[in-house]
Amino acid sequence: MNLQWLEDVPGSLTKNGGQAIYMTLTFIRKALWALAGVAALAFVWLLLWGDYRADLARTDGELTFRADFELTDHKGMLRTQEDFAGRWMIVFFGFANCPDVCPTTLSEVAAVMDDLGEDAEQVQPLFISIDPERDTPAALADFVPRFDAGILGLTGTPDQIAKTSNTLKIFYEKVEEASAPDGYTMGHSSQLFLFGPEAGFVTSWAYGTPAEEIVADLRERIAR
Ligand SMILES: [Cu+2]
Repeated sequence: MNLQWLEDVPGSLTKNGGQAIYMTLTFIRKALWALAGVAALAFVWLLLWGDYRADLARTDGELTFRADFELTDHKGMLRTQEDFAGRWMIVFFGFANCPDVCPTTLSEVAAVMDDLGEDAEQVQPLFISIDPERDTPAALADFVPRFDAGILGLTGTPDQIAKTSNTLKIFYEKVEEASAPDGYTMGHSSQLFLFGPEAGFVTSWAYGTPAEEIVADLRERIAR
């Protein structure tokens, strides 16, 4: 604020009342502009802060979306998230022909289930195919049980898979690759998702998070 100007006001009043009123109006106008400026800055700050909070939410589990799917499991049964109500769901997206990321992660999920001991009853691991062209229930039956009998493979029509990936906010794409089986491979999100007993998203673990870390995290959440 311009203190120099405030000191000027009484002086100008004695000299010329009209000028003082003019200057007061000028001051009010400037003050209003300043207020508008502050309000605009505050607004921008709030927007940025909102974005920042949303980013944080992505890592601390405040992001709100629910697992919502209708898919066929590797035994041929139709499944929705309702079938697993009351249990935690560890969900991984991938495809049976995956050369490394999927087998590595599924081995890790199997290790997590083993280490959980009794708590494993409260957790359902799911492997959802993002390669519906090749991953029929029969193809998944050949792949998923290799890791652990507890992991359930899920697949569906291309449309069902696209819908699931939309609600669960994962990414996948078909990539032409001459040396791969059938001439293509799939790019896909590689994190492990955790959904709570009411199917709400809880957290995700990046590819390569050690099994012990996941087990400790899960135990803490299950015990709450
Ligand atoms: Cu994969």
